[in-house]
Amino acid sequence: MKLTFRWYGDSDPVTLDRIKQIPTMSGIVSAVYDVKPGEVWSYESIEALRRKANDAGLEFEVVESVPVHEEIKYGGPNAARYIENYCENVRRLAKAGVKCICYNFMPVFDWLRSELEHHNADGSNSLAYDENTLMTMDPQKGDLSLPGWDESYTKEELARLLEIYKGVSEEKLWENMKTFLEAVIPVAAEVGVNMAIHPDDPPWGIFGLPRIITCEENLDRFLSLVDSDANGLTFCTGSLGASKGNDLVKMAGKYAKRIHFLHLRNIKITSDRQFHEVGHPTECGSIDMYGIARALCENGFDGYVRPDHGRMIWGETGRYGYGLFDRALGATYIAGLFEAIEKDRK
Ligand code: DNO
Repeated sequence: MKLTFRWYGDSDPVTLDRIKQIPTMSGIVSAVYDVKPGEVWSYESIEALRRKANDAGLEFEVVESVPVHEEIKYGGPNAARYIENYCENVRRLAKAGVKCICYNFMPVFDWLRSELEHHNADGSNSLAYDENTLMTMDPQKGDLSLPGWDESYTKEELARLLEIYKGVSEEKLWENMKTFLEAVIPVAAEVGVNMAIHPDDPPWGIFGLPRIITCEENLDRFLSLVDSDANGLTFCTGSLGASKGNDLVKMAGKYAKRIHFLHLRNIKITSDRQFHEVGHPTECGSIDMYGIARALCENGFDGYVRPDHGRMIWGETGRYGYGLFDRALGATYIAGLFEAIEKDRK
C-alpha cells in the first residue's frame, strides 16, 4: 500500500513541506480547482500540481476528484459532451503520471453533515451527522455547506437541480451510471488509470435524492456494470460504516482487489442515522479498523490509502475534517497497523 494525504492546493493551510514530514508519506491526493466541473483540465494546471508535489518530495498519483457533471448523472442533453470531456481528463491525467482517480456519483450534494464543530469530551471537535437535525435544514436557504466539497451551486442552480432530480429514480441513476462507465472505463484501462468510485456519504438517500453506492448488494451491481479491474472502488470506511447493515470486514475482504483507494477513518454511531467523527483507532469508534486492514491485506489489496477526516485538536483551526494534526496521527496509526499486519503474515 502507499500512504497518501489529501492536499487542497495553494490555498490549503496545510503545506506540502508539513505533509512530507509525516513518516512514510508517499504522495498527495489533489485536484485541479481552477475549472468548473465538467470542463477539461489544462495540461498546465495538471503539470503545475505534479511539479509542486515532486518538488516537495511527494508523488502525485491520485486525483480526488474529477467531478462528474450533474448532466451525466441525471442524463441531460449535454451528457455525451461532458462524458467526452471526462475521458479527455483521464487521458491527460494519465500523461502526468496519475494512476488512480476518485470520483462520486452522488446527485447534487457530496458528503453531508449536520454539524461542523461537534464538541467531544476530550476538548476536540469534529464533524457530526444527525438525520433529525438535517431534516430541519433547508439546502435552498444555504443551510448546508461544507468546505471540503469540490463544488458548490448558486441558489438558482440548486433549485433547478432539485427540481430536475424529482424525475430521476434510482433505476434511472443506475442507467446513467452504466452509460458513463461504458465510455470512461475502456479509456482508463487503456491509459493505465484505475477509476475508484467513492461511496455515498451518508450511504442512504437524502432530501428525496437517489443514492446508490451504499451497500454490498449495490457495490456488487456497480462492479458488474463494467467488469474490468479499472472499474474499482474507493473504500471509505466512515461513509459505508455509517450504515449498521454494512459488514465492512466482509466487504473489505470481498472487494480487496478492486479497491484502488482506501479512505480510513472512524465514526461513533450513537443512534440510528446519528454519528460523529472520532480519532482513527478502532477503540475510538464503531468501526473495526484492524479487521478491515487485515481483511484487505489477506485478500490482495495493493492500493493507495489516506487518512480521512480528522478531528480538530490542539487548537488547530482550518478546513473542517482536513486539518493537519489529527490526520497526521491517523496516518501514523495506519502505517503502524499495516506494518504489523504485513510483518505478521510473513
Ligand atoms: C469528503 C470526501 C469526499 C470525496 C468525494 C469523492 O471528505 O471523502 O468529498 O472526495 O466524494 O468524489
